[in-house]
Amino acid sequence: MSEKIKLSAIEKVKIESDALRGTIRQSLQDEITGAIREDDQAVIKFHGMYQQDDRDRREERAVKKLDRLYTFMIRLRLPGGLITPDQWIAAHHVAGENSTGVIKITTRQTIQLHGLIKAKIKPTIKAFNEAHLDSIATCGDINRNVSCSSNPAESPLHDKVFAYANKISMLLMPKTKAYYEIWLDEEQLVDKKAEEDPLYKDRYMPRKFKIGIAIPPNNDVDVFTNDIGLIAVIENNELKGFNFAIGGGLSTTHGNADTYARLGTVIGFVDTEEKVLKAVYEILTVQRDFGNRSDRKLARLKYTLDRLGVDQYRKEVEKRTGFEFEPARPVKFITRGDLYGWRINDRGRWQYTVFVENGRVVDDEKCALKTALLEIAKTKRTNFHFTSNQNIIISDVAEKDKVAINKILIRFGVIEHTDGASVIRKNSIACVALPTCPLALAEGQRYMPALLSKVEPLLQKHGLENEHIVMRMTGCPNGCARPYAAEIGLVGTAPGKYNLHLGGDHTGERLNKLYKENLEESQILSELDEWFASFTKERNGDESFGEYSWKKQIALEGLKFIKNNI
Ligand code: SRM
Ligand code: SF4
Repeated sequence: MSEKIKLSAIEKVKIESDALRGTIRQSLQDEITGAIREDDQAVIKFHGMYQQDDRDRREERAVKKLDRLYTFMIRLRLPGGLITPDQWIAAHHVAGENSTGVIKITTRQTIQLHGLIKAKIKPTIKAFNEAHLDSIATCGDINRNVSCSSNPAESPLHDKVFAYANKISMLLMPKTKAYYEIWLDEEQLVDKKAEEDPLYKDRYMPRKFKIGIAIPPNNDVDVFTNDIGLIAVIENNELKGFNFAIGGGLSTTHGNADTYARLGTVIGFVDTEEKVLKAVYEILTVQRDFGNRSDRKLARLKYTLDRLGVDQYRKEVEKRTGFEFEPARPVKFITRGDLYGWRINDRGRWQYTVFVENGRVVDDEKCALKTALLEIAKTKRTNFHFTSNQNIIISDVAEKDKVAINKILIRFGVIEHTDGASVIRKNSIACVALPTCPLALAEGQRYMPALLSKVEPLLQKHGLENEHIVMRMTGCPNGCARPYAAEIGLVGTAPGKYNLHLGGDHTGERLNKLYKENLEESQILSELDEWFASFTKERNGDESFGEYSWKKQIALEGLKFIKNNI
């Protein structure tokens, strides 16, 4: 990449950050404001935090001439989304003491706490550290939390594949000791050589970097939406290696035609662990060296890949690894939903998948989910896995403990809540959006439950209530709930308005199409009503709603083309 190109402002911040220390210490000591210095707001992301403010209260505070109500969001690093009972107990208490109290399961299998005031960040990180939890590199221009198919009952090889999430996360951790010095008061490094970083150097990646691992036939992680998607190849009950898909990424910017959502392209197969890790590493170094560092909107790997060409990118990786990718092996995805309720795995261990609406772990009048999970954690007889669909799996339950765990689930209304949720609700996800997300143009998780309550009767009217339709909503086009890979995607454009996307497939292997723009609720509902009606009448056998709406849109586009050209 030519260095004459003007670098984006963040590039300068990274270079001058003294290995991600910035002036965070001074910012923390400044008692005049609840915020931190502007450059530190970029640096702190690499430590897993975002500065935010309560957008619901902006106006009221502005009238009173008060500063915004600044708080911080912290996101944990949990490769593959696994957390032990002790760690859950720690997270429960930290959330209660230092944040809003809500534990938010994210679409990349980890948890976030919101609403931490500046003075609470350090105690929070210290408490997490005592529970062997950290938030290193969960945000910023760096490899993020590595996701992995979450369902231990999915395959006898789950543990083996799952281990890669941790290995990759460790391989791609930054070398700087800034996190330990700033948040955990460890001694300052004297010999800076010890933190020289051959991977990230002083500029880190051009943009965020995401890796997901899928175990077919379940594509619960939406593997093709990652910068690198690893697809486990299992033959005769043996893990043979992984197919590599690169260049996935969903964000678009309204009105910027140069930006687009893209699914990863499969570039080949790699067998041994050593080679898999090497290939992952060098895919990063190619993006590090060739990625766009002047325009952050065009900086993800997907744009580098399309600029260089897939063959050129792969060859550059092969040059650096010293081996070639083999042709991709056949794999088949069938689903990407979570398997709710009790299931048993090949080792005779039980698991219960809980439906957590939009990933918000809270107690309400019907279901005391947060209390139930704490009680279950206190038994120390389970583990917990977060899923990419924002749910939680209570896993590794021995036969003898199942009754006791089940009793807790019943007592706090969790089973009723999970069984009672409609099929569409259990196949839906929404992003955080308002009031904390600074980029939100419309509501996400606060609105989705109410909208679903209006979509459910429509499905019933057309006899479609048992249809597995994946519906997702985001408050802006960044795509945090992966709406472009949904059968019905709603993407916020302005308060109360959404673009309607239709036609994604069931397995996350095809993006949907933008059908109509800027719809209000009544328009969304009447569009869906019409689509459900025609789907019931015209569907081919048991074809899915995504398949039907995809084909129908293509037919409609064909008709429009003919009309415009005669
Ligand atoms: Fe995201 C930015 C929340 C998954 C694409 N995302 C944000 C921020 C941090 C807003 C910001 O930059 O200030 C949001 C914080 C909201 C809040 O108050 O908590 C935010 N993203 C989330 C989460 C919590 C959504 C959720 O409800 O679960 C997910 C956290 C995942 C995690 O644990 O790491 C989350 N974000 C995603 C995904 C889905 C995925 O990775 O599977 C995407 C689309 C896939 C992709 O990356 O292409 C996604 N988030 C973005 C983008 C667009 C990136 C780009 O390529 O341009 C932004 C904006 C940015 O980075 O500038 C963004
Ligand atoms: Fe915020 Fe947009 Fe992501 Fe929703 S999709 S959390 S509104 S950045």
